Amino acid sequence: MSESFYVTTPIYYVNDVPHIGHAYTTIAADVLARWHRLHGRDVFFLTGLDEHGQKVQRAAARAGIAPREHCDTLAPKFRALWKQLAIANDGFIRTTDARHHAVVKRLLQTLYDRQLIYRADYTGWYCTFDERFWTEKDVQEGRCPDCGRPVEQLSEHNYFFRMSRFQQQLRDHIAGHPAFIRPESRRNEVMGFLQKPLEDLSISRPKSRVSWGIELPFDHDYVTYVWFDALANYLSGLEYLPARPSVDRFWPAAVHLVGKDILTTHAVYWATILMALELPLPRTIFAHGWWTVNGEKMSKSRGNVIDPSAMVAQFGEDAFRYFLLREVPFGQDGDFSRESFVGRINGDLANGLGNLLSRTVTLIGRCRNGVVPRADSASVTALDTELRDAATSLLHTTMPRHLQTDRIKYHRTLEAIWGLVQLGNQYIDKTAPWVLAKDAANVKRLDTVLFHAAETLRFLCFAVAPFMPNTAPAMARQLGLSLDFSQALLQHPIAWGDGPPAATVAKGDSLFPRINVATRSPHGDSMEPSAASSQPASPAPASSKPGGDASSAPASGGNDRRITIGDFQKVRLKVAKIIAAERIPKSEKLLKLQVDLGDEHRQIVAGIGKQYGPEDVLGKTVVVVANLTPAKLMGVESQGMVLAAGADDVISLVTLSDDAPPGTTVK
Ligand code: ME8
Repeated sequence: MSESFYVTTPIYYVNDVPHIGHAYTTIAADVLARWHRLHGRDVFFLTGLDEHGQKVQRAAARAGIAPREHCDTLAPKFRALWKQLAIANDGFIRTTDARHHAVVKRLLQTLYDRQLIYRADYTGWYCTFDERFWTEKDVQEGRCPDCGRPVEQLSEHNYFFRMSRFQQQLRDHIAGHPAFIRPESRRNEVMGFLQKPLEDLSISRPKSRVSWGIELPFDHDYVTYVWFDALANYLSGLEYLPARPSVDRFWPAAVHLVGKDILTTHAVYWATILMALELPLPRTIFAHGWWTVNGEKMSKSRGNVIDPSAMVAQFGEDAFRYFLLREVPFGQDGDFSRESFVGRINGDLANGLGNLLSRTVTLIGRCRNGVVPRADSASVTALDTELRDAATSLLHTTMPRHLQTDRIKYHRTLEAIWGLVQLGNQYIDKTAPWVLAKDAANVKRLDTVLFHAAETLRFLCFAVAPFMPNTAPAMARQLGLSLDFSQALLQHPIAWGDGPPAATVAKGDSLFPRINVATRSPHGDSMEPSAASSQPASPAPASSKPGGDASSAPASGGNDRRITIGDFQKVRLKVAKIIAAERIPKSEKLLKLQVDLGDEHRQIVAGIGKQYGPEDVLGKTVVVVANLTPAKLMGVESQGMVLAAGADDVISLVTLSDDAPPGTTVK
């Protein structure tokens, strides 16, 4: 039977709509679940909602509705977000489910019967917000050491779990299992916490104070402490959700993913509860960092809460998933800004991956009628084997290492995948298939090059599949591959060249629409998908302004200085057709273009080479500034300038349909 893999997220409080922090952990868990499914493991991925306790009770009261109704209103919003983010969870638990109640009660009764729960008087400092007691020494000037809110002294009877009894056992476990708490800094924190004597844990709340909870099986005047209830979800979710999972099959969990703020509840409370129940501990508890927004703590009062749903609606789920996991090492805090998000979309996604796919599919379409050729072994060079080795080790060595649950380095994984994307783009630049295509003597070499480019993309499909569940099949479709990434496709290592013979490519929509950062709407929302976005993706990176006289290139978007119509009429804009294009040696950015202006041909040097290859611009109808003083760029004369969108980096050439013949005035 295949190996099992159980991954969980925290269950989220339903006191408000989901935010970026919730999306972050859930996406992270989804990537692991998809990665392990691809490898043929029997995966159970559980997420859900924490619906009891004072926070939810208060949120419902604020909304003027019963707690149950409040939960029922918010739960679909979480489910809808997971759908929007392409989360493929196997279970979705709500702690208000009757069957979860039954499991919690059973666990409490077991501990009570083993005399690991006892009743006692307790006087302590209570923080209503955090729903927990603090001791005299914890409280700082009458305030909660955790949230800073005032605490009140309460005396009441409560039920306590003998957590203190397990302190040494827990210390030994952490010491003997380096993978148990990750990353290392968090492990040290917990060890530090365990230097102080561990107190027993109050696991009840009198109904007179909190009524919204699971009643204690041995005292009807109390409900269970919300954390006992919530932590138990990791077991109850296995017991009753779908028919398939069971505790025997999936416990202990491979990994609990949690935010850093709830590490203690997992690594200490949950771990000792499990010890008391004589159950094995999860193999890893991985604590991730927190997101700030433009350098500030995210909060409702600041009005800077990031709504994942709006991000997805604007930029797409795969881009959002990519950004969150690429931008910040998992385990560290990170900052969210739309600028860095858009930078990644335009750079890594549109100019990197999107470009590699688009160029490859275009070239195979043009040079081989769309059929991916086989390589000719006699014409394989070191460039080709470098690509093959990089792709193979990425998929079969680097990714498995970075995604091990005791490491979880999503950002390094994505960095490595994008290393291959870059190598692929460089490979196309260096091998220049459009030049090879000009000479029939190169037919075998061209086959080899096109094969290697397509094969790199096939490997990339598998690599990106866990991170970008919609992009991988879209890539596969364009490459003529029929792949279902929910299947165990990597159960056995895939080999270079073992794809289907004679796959036929099919050019599709651009994978990632470039986002135009230049236009500002009156609402200050400065990022719209660019006009070029609905076009099939056009090949890659660019960073300089269009060629010609660089010093006279238009200023960026913020320039408000008015000009007269007379000023504008000084610029002679004309329709031109690009009839030849080549790279300028030793320049990444510059392309030398020959353009047809109707009654004359001109040579124009354009700074679009990072964005476009010669093969992409050939035959395009563009707009040029026809009366620009000639200038030399890298020693090559430029007799005009091609218009392109983009304030700093070129985003898209301004192109026209063939209806406008070369030489037509543009005004
Ligand atoms: O704590 N950045 O639920 P919760 C990253 N119900 N993560 C963030 C974040 C941010 N700015 N803000 C919050 C609970 N989180 C309990 C869990 S599990 C048995 C019970 C993370 O909805 C936070 O770290 O308040 C936590 O992991 C998660 O959101 C849920 O928070």
